[in-house]
Amino acid sequence: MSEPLHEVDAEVARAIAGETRRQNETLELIASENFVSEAVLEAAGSVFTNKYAEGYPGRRYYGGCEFVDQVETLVRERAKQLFGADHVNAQPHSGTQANVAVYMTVCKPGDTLLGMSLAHGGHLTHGHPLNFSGKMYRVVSYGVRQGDERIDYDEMARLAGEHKPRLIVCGASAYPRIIDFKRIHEIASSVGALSMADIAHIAGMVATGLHPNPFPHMDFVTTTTHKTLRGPRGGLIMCREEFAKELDKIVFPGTQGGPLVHIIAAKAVCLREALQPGFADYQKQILANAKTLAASLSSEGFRLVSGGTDNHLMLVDVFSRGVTGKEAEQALEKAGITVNKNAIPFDKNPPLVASGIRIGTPAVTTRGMKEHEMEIIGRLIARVLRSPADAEVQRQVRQSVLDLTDKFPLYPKRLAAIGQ
Ligand code: DSN
Repeated sequence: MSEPLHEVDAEVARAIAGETRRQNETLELIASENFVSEAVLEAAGSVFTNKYAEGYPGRRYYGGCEFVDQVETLVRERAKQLFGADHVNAQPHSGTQANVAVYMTVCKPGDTLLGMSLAHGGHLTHGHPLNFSGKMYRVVSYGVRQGDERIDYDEMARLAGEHKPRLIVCGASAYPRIIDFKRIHEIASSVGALSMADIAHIAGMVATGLHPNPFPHMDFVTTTTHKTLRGPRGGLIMCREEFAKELDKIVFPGTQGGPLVHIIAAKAVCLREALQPGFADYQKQILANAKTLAASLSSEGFRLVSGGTDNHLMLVDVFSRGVTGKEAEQALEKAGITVNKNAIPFDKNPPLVASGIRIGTPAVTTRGMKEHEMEIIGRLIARVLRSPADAEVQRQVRQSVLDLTDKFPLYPKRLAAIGQ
């Protein structure tokens, strides 16, 4: 029971050590990833993993829930304070689980859902045909305009009028601009639809006022806690009081069993961190870094979808420079820079090839990098993408990445423990 991991399971210990090193020695630019604090890691690795707690605070199906109730109540109270929500459900295991629960709270199978197309920056759960959302509901999709690559609200209104959806879903995984929640609420109201914003990507910006808040406009707001919010991998649902009882029943017992209490404890810690004044400074720096990196890539001759960014991410049209998203992702990975290939609006390449890459600044900002480092990173990315098959360029950029990451060590105590 008390032997350390490396004695019990050397293979897993080695994999964790390898991942610790990888995270430290590479530039993490995947827009949906971040590095949590030691405090969040401690809560996520706590003895709460041992506990069953089906039910809700004060109404559990298991004994021994005194301390579980405390952490779940903390999540509810802190999320209410941070986002101005009436009601919070802390239990969704993920963003997908959160979206499942909202849809099942208000829609019957076959009801119409109006969501943003994945190909234009939406999410799988917003109605993709291969996802439960696309199979269970009648999906109508909206997207961005071809000219300026911004959400086409007039088209959304036209589709809403024509199809009379039960629910309009907004929020995105690859959209670099501000989302007009007020306008979407007006469109939903005009056709008697309910509205949901999935703010997984921008939650940290919403929490600090750098992106408009979906409340009071939206009926439901879902989020993950592990992106700009910088917490553990998990989900949250917030809603108006009138939907609270039904939503809670759909989360448990409707779609989930026992909550992941260790993750709920870690969500409480990340929300506490997000309520501190320093968190707003962190979010401002993410934004400043994204704008600087976008400007640097533009000045290197790369086209950015919609011309730039208002948030933590940008979409780079690498195909306009003769490189596919897939080639760009692979070449950058060899140079120690981690991004993901991503479809751009009206993409002519299939999704697994894609014409773009998505780049985000939350993780490098957590390491302490600022505008100066973003300019260096922009130049390094451009250098690799100008010669994506050149192994010598990749080797030289890899060395520059190591020089840079060396100055911003990640998890120093953990690195020391594995002899780094
Ligand atoms: N897969 C996540 C992302 O990378 O944006 C969204 O769930």
